[in-house]
Amino acid sequence: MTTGFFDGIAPVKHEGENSNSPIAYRHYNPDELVMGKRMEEHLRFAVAWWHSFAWEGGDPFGGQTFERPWHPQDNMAKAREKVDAAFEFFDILGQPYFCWHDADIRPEQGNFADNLATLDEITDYIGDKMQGRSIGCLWGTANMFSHRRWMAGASTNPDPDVFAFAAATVKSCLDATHKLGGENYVLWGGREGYETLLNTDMGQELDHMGRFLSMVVDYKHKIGFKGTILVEPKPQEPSKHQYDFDAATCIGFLRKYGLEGEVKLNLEQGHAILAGHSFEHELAVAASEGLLGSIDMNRNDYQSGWDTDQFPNNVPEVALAYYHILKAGGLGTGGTNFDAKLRRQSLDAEDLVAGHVGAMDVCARGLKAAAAMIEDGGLETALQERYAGWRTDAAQQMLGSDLAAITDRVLAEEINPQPRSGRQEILENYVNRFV
Ligand code: XLS
Ligand code: NI
Ligand code: NI
Repeated sequence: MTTGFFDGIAPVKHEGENSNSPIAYRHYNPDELVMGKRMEEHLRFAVAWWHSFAWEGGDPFGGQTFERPWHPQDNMAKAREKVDAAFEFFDILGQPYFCWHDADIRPEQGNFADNLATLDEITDYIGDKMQGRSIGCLWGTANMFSHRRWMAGASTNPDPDVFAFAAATVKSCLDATHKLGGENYVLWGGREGYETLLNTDMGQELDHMGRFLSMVVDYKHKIGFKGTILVEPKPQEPSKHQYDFDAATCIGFLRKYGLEGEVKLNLEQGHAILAGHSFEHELAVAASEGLLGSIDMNRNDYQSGWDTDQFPNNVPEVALAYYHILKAGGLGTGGTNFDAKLRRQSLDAEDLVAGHVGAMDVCARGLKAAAAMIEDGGLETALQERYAGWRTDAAQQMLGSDLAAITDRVLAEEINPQPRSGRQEILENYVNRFV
């Protein structure tokens, strides 16, 4: 017995670049070796439960557009049917992972005890479904932003009872993630920020957030969870200002609370754009600190000022992202999560399949282009040449000296730097040969 929702849609196969079937992998070929490693193991794709199964097609101006067999989502029977549909979808797509929030997989009960009981029940059911399938949980997380109790924050709430409810909620979600063999646990601070400084003690809220994250890390070790704890930067929306603004802000925060050895970053393309950065900027910032953990590969519309969460479809952008990821040594325990939703007019099961298949192909093409650039070595050679002066003894000794000694050397050697081309157009043309 199936839910019927995906009836008539066969498992998606790799058919190669010349395939003209509407739904097929043209570039994503899990077993193909890229730099000596299977493509599936590089990309580690995950489907996001919230956008693909829980979101009903609403926007700020109108409600539900999707009608699914698992609606209404207010009872456990429908929650199970949603799990059934999700696994039917995973069988079609063949991706290796999924991600969830507690609120996506069980209906909100209005109190902690019942939230806990229903989360245990549904994650047992998910665990049963995982048996005999080669699919894993990339990460779990707690939705501490939708229900009204979180409106003034979770760990940063002025009310200590909300902090307590948040602590219990994260414990339950970390336990459930551990039970499902999850490889990471994510904290995105949806309401961890402020609407106005007129009513906000920012310093106290940041201290509470730091203390909360330390408790999460302690609990992870206590239960023997081997996965990585990740925080996800985003500058604004839903809060006017969010404390995890961007990668650099998060790194400063982790350092301040002594957590930089314990927590890494889950970077999202769309959030990078909202913060006024490129995605590769955020990846490079995290990589330079060894804190690149995982990615949410959903783009934003460049004309809209909000988080439109669209499936990626820009190969050159994706290629540069994977270039930085490969350069940093890959995603480790992380993966490529599609925190992406359909457009609200895309009503059909086929749309959901097509959104993911297209995105996986775009990422596969990007990965192959990135690997080709790494293997060719052109960008790396250009970088080495640009910084070659720093590989001399004189330059290295200078870093250990002081302003006065350097001044003496500038005078004695009559140092008078000659500007050199940054060669940007040449490098851009180089990249375009690969994408
Ligand atoms: C929202 C975030 C969210 C996190 C998980 O903008 O991207 O979906 O990834 O809570
Ligand atoms: Ni995200
Ligand atoms: Ni987002």
